[in-house]
Amino acid sequence: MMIWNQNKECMSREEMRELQGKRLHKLVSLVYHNTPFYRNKMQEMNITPDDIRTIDDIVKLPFTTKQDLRDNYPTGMFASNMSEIVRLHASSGTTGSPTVVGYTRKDLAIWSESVTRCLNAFGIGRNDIVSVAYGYGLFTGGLGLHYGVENLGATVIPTSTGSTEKHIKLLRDLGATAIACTPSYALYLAETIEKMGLSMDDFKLKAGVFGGEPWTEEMRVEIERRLGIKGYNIYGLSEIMGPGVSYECECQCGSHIVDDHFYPEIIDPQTCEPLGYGKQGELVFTTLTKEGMPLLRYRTRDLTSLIDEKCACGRTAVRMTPVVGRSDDMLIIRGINVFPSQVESVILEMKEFEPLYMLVVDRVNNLDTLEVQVEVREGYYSDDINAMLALKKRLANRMKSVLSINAEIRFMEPGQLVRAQGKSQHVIDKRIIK
Ligand code: DLL
Repeated sequence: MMIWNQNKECMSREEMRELQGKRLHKLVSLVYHNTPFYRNKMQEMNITPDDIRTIDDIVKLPFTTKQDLRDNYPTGMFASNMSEIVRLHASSGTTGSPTVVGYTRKDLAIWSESVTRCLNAFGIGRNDIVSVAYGYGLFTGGLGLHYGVENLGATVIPTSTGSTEKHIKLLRDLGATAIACTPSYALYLAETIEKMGLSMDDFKLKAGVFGGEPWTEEMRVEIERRLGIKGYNIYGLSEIMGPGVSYECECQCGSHIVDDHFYPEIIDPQTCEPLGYGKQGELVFTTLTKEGMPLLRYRTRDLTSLIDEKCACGRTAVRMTPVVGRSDDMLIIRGINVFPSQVESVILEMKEFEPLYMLVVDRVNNLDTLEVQVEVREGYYSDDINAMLALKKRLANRMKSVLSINAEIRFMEPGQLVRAQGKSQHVIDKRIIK
């Protein structure tokens, strides 16, 4: 398969590390001179841009957290004058102020090129028609994918979210060959297509560009089966750029990081000590070439590990394994770490359930409780109480063996669980509210 940017995507590791070192030195000078936040931090730590010469020097630099971005709301972290900033986005953060990010013209060009690398790796080319069903607006998903598709030379349908039935009609009538949306929305699309009585033979879809939220291998299998397409992972976050920070290739063995622009590290989230390849920890990124809002060692809170082995596709970039969750998404229930993705993999491996779930955590008499809400699929639902109890018991046992704690299972009425248009919400933690 053709590689979009052969020079960068297949550069030898030695050359890449040299390039990364040069870019890091330049970046550190930029933020030292233009961002008071970083100058103060570096002065406190007694370092100057001259101390940063190679990429290995990165460990001398300070970390940046989401709280730092909040403290400098709205534009205190910008390293360029507003006259150079041509676009703003903002994250939808559920608590406190949103995080505002700014891009220069060059930043936007790099972002589009990164997304183009992803689409190309998914086998999408000039002759494809791509429906972008991520939200357009302050969220980076819609516009991020949009310009990547245009830069590739394919045709973009700027669908955004909402009006699912109209979207399905357009997908069919325009002969869309690819769709970009959250994996949970892809499943909702499949459900709606089935409800409308349409067959996938009426569509020309072949590829899905899925990201914006963690998803499991089981979910991929389910989406691929129901939509009759191949689903690829695209990862990213607004603070670093938006979608397009990493992407799967045809080998689908981890996601290649666009590491000539975004340098990854893995740290222990408790001690902040760097961890080696293959170890799971918190992903940290440094934006090597960004001008608008460059960040040093930004703590993403995403939990993953890095792979440094050669990939069969010929790309040399370091890969990241699928994000298992966020360090702040991790629930601690009766002292045990629980990730929503674990529950998801259990539900998706059982054919009796819709691929939807909600975890409700509470504290009753000082004891944490976990309720898992699921919908039984039509065709598996029956009036036979004993059969339903047996199904419940089977799910509860499977949950127990994966989570190591007991979960109360609750069967919901068909259609009762929320179908997300964008990122899905999987946890209600009532302990926080109390
Ligand atoms: O979600 C950017 C994006 C849009 C990526 C569309 C891919 C596709 P934020 O809203 O800032 O940006 O949220 C970033 O979403 O730190 C992860 O926790 C999660 N996330 C994004 N993509 C993936 C993925 C966009 N492929 C946060 N797998 C990140 C797992 C993902 N988690």
